[in-house]
Amino acid sequence: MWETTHSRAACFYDRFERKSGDTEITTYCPGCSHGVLHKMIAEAIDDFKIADRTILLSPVGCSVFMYYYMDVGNISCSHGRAPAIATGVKRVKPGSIVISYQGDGDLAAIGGNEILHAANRGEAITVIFINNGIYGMTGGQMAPTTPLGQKTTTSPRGRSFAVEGPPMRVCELLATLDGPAYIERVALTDAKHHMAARKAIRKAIQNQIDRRGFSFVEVLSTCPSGWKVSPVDAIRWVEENLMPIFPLQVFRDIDRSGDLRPAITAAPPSTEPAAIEAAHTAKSAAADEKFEETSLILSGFGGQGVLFSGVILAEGAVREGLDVTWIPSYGPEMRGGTAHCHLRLSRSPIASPMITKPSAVIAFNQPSVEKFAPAIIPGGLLIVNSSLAADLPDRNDIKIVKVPAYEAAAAVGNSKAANMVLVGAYIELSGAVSAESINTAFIESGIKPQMTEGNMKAIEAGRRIIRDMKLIS
Ligand SMILES: Cc1ncc(C[n+]2csc(CCOP(=O)(O)OP(=O)(O)O)c2C)c(N)n1
Repeated sequence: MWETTHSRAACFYDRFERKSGDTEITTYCPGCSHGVLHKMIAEAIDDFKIADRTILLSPVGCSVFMYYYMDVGNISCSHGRAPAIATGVKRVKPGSIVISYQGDGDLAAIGGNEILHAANRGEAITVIFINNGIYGMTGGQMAPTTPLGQKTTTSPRGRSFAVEGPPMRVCELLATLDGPAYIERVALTDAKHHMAARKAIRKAIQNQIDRRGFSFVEVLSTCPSGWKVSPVDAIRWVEENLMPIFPLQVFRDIDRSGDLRPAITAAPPSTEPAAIEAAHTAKSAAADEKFEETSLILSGFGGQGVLFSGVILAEGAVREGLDVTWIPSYGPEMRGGTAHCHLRLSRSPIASPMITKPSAVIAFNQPSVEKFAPAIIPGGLLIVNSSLAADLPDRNDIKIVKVPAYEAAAAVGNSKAANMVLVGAYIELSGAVSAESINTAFIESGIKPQMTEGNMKAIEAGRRIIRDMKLIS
């Protein structure tokens, strides 16, 4: 007596809720390989019991909506950038299992640079590369992996060596790099090859669980709609057109665990208002041990030294051993236009340099108060240059500190250093960076000694203003 059981992997949703109203079917065409691959990945996630720590990166391409199907952590990435996002996620959450799932247009064309560098760095992630030799989603344009002679909408006479160049073999390219631990190419054709593909996908995920290093599986896949053939003929198409130019083999299988960065075990910084408050009110005689992280926006007019203030804080923080990111943003005008920068200082690795909800803002002028004060998280800090900004936001869930930066700078004989007064106020309030580290940063950057001295005087003036307010214990 035979009993055939078809079961759905537990990490697939029961219903695929989406705008179109369809809840039973996927977005894929009949005969497309994406569904088969999703199943293989989903079953591996179930069997390894890693659904609660898996983060799946959907690419741009036909599988862009993978998050409709898989009940795991999902991130939708911009075209080709999944390896960079995977890098950030894995480094910040080393216990997570990060799977980047990418088509050939996504991985080999627009994202070619991303995958090369992630592989070369040996990021401890898993990459599944769906090579169907064409841009499926956008209607069949030529991809880097399109075979010679293949007609596509962008190679209507057939791909030629002379015009478009020959197809790119990604596994072979990556195998020239020392970084990867595991590279294999498989194909979704007959049952035997399906079994080999299933094994390779499981191995690439198991490798990440075992921290063996960067694992990459290329899967020769079908795209009946893009190739304009039937689903059955599509399998033959893979055998006749893709397999001869993309040999199936293991290109690398080594254990890179000894070469990987040690897993970072530090707990992520707390976003609880009380913890942020504690960090902000911490003293800063030297860099305060209690300081964990800040996401700070400095904003004002061009010419006020906003960006330089961010740079010197960043340079000081580097000397404290903190992780630091700094991104400037200039308005279209130069002097007099708006300028701001995003500055993250943290004792833990930083996932993204962008800041949408700052924990602190230094507003050098009134427009900056208006622009950034509403975004400050509850419990956060707003330092206002009260020499230029009189209207304060109506918020009692943040700490607002007025610093008359111009008057204070003039009082120490350096009216140009109002920005440094604000820097001084910030370091006194936050405990993020010590004045000594900023002094070292000035000296090491080669700034003239008199200037360093003037700047440090202004920084001291800013610190004194805060101390005199008796805001901190
Ligand atoms: C920055 C950017 N450029 C172009 C596009 C248009 N686009 C959407 S899908 C796609 C190609 C995807 O092809 P592939 O990676 O091979 O995946 P497939 O659809 O075949 O699964 C392109 C070019 C886009 N969405 N974003």
